[in-house]
Amino acid sequence: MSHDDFPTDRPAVVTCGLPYANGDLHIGHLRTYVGGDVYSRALERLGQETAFVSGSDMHGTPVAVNAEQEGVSPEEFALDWHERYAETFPKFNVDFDNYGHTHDETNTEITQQLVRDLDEAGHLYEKEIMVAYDPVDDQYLPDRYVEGTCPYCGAHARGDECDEGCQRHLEPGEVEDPESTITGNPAEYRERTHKFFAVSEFADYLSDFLDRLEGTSNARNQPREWIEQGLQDWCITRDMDWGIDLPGENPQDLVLYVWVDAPIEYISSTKQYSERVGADAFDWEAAWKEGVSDDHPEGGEIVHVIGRDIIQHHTIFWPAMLEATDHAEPRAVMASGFVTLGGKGFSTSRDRAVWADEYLDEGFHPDPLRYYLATNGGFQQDVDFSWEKFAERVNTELVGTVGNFLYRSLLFAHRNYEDGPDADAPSDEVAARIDEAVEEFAAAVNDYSVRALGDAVTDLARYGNEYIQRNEPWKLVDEEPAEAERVIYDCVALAKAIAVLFEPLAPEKSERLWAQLGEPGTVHEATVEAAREGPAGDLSEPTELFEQVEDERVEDLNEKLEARVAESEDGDGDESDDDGGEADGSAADENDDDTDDTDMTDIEPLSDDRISFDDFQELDIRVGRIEAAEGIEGADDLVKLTVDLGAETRTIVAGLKQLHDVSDLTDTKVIVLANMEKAELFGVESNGMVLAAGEEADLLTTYEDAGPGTKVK
Ligand code: B3M
Ligand code: ZN
Repeated sequence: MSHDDFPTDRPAVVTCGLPYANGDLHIGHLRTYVGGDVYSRALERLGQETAFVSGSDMHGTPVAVNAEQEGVSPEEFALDWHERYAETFPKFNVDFDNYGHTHDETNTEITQQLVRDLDEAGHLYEKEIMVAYDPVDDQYLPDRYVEGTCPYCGAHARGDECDEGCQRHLEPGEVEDPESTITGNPAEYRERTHKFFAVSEFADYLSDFLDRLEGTSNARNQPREWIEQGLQDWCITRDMDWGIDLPGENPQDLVLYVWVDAPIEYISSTKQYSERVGADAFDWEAAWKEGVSDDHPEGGEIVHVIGRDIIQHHTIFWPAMLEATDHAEPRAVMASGFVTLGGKGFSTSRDRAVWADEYLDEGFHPDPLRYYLATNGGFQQDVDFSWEKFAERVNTELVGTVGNFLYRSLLFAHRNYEDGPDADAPSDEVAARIDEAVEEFAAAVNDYSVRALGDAVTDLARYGNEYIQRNEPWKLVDEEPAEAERVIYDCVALAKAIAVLFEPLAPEKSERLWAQLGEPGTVHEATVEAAREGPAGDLSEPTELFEQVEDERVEDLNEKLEARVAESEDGDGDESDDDGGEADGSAADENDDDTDDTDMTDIEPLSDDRISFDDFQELDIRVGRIEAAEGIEGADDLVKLTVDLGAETRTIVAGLKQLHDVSDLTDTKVIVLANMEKAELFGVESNGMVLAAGEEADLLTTYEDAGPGTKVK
């Protein structure tokens, strides 16, 4: 089954992963929230009825451990952070229709009901398991209260996830050599009775679901692998006080695992929105439940925007919960890459991060950061933040291209035509160009590419600059005033289209532009149809929309940041200790939906270090043909390839798993560095290196029919 293109006549719900209410937000977090906000605004501009919701994640050990370390109750601690988040998001124009939290009544009720429904439908069972326990402190140690060794890859891991290694979700009792996070005491395992959700029964459903799932490719490829390896049932209770009580008989006083009630907040938050605006304006039940609406009994269009570290929860556990309880199935999961600094993950504890508040305190407007975060690289690509790159994008694209076109045309228009230039409609050429931009915009939404939304606008502004330059209205104004007025009317029409199409990325700036154009109402209420309608307003004196970031400013910001990064690296330097927005250093997470989207601003300068022809001759580069490709257990990125090199067949390991559909690789011709030194990766010896271009690992191949073994020279 494939989905109808947006806009559809079903209500859409765009959600953002809930931040744990446990610490400051940095721009790594913002990347996901800005992405979600841009996407939901773009859907609305297309005319899709959309609710945009999220909330704070109040429960679980990520909150409880931090609260304990600060000596306050988890409730007080989490509420305090929740309030700060609720204030911070709007400052970045991330405007949720509802921003709730998981500890409120709505979520407690809906969660307990959903768990009862799971139970009644026979999907829950009890099982004795081993739970880590600190005998000195007389405390059970769920999830992040315990640390140890990942049983799958051997990396140091938290009790609930292998955050530094294979990124797997870990079940209670799985982590080896457990120790208490709080006291460092060695832990022992004790037997307890817990509730399990029979996720494994949903393997076939989930495979089919992944075939239908839209969004970024990493959100399909990783879970396919996990299903192939066999799904484990999921323990949904914890030995803790903080959380939502397990409903029904509960002799051990267990609470629900945080990952049960957290995604349910997506539903609860939508319900709160509905209750505020009325079901006529947005009907949460018709969006979330099957069989409620006669028009769309399958429910609404659910789009989850998340960080790439929580794909498993959103593509395995959550859709299984929804399926088991007759809820709508997610249509898309957009999983963003992380933001790094100097190639390394952000580290909250080491202050190696660019903080959300810090950006605003520097006096910057939120919209340039939104633009930068949303358009710098494909959504699932990790982005290395630097002030230089930020400044370069602002100065060339926002100031140089978009701002420049708007200012020169609107200033000219305002000076010469007080009530705005007059014409019946834009010229055919300009009308066709605006149509094209609207189509690009719609295609970007349907491709889940927030970056392409930016291209649609910058390309249109580039065209505008070229159009005004080509037609030179300033030369026409005396001799051919009618022609001059027509040209400038076209330019104002382009400016109006830019206001509409740029609203998702730069909401406040677009609103200002809308006001300058004298258009009625707000651009937030307009749809792309308004972009096609000629301008009608009285122009007011334009001001420049975007500000240049000067070199000295960049130097100053860099100095501050570098000093902090250097300080953070005194020590072992290398760790990221965050939730969301951090990187694990792997580069292999790019969007294969996006492959011809190379980020030109990231192109490295060509090397000045020349090598001799003799040096080149030392490289034994050959044509190969992939005979077989399979994932490597325990490695999320790696594929084991069997490659025919003519004279022999080699095993080569390549980091392609999340970038390419592994099953499509067979029979692909590749270019291989055959005399690369051998390396062992996850227990597999790699004998050669497959060559690929760029962060997207675009595989090199041959133009015609050179066969396996042919030397490249
Ligand atoms: N609270 C944050 C994270 O793991 C977690 C997300 C919940 S989304 C339902 O990134
Ligand atoms: Zn692991």
